[in-house]
Amino acid sequence: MEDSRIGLPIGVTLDRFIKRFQDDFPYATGELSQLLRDIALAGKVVNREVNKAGLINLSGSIGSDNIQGEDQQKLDVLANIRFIRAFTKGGEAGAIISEEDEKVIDLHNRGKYIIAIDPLDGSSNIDVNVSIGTIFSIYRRLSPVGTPVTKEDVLQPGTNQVAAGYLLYGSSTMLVYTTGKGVNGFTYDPTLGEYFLSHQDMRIPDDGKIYSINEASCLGFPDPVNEYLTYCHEHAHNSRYIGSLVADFHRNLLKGGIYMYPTTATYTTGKLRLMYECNALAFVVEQAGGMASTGNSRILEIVPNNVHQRCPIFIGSKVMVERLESYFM
Ligand code: AHM
Ligand code: MG
Repeated sequence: MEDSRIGLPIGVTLDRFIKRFQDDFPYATGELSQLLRDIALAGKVVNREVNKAGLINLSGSIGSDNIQGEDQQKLDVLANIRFIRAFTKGGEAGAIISEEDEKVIDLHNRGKYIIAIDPLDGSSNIDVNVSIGTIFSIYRRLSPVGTPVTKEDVLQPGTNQVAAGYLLYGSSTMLVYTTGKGVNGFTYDPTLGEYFLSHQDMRIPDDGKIYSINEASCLGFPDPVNEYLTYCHEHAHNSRYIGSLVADFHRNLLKGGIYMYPTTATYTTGKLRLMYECNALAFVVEQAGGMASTGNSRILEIVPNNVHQRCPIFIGSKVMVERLESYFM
């Protein structure tokens, strides 16, 4: 059986899908495809560790140690190790920006891609068996390969992303990504060790009823955000907030909704990180027909000045984000 839109057999694996669309990338040499495979593979390893976290208490310590001392690490540190190792061994990445590493990791190789990654987001949910995720962005480096990675290579605006996506470790594990030609979602079958295309050409509903925000911080929100929340209260919206960005984002992508993390009294420039949280999801949502805004401007156009910089974010269904923006005007 074939899917009539793009002629793909139902049940296509991630590998076959990547191969099938490799030629769509400008200057494709297979390295970006390999990078996506590296991410998918590291995601399988992290998935395994997330699933057994409760069993062997990976969120704390198991009292014994492997040769690298890794079993003593918290799960987010362990996920960082898994992804960095995959990128380092793969050879396609020239530098890595990670939430877990203060400094940019320069791999001093001929890799032509820059990766920004949050290896395990939603850290407050790790210990309590709630969905968590990995978020990634991929950029092509601007300087020639073989020369040292420059500041300009690393601090690129989100519009320069060549691929981005996330892994969601939920009731099932999913990889959702875009290379700028729509968004596709793959569900991991642990019995076969394969990701299968399950959500083809994902589109976020133009409008929705779900808003996701940590409303307890409302006293510190900008007035336009509180005014928009009043609109939501008056128009029979539903509040849904897991506190795990990937999970909240993914639900809203499927059902229609808006996720908001504005500036607050505690986080005066916003909480979420531009380079490895906001940009990737902004690329995905735009590719799915939605929007991502700071309230005043498009997330993807922010030129970063720091790899760990934060920004306010309003992301989701187009009509909802536009309405939120209207309160800022
Ligand atoms: P983290 O990178 O430390 O895990 O923080 C990011 C998380 C997001 O997953 C989530 O949406 C947000 O922080 C929740 O923050 P809060 O607890 O302030 O509502
Ligand atoms: Mg994070």
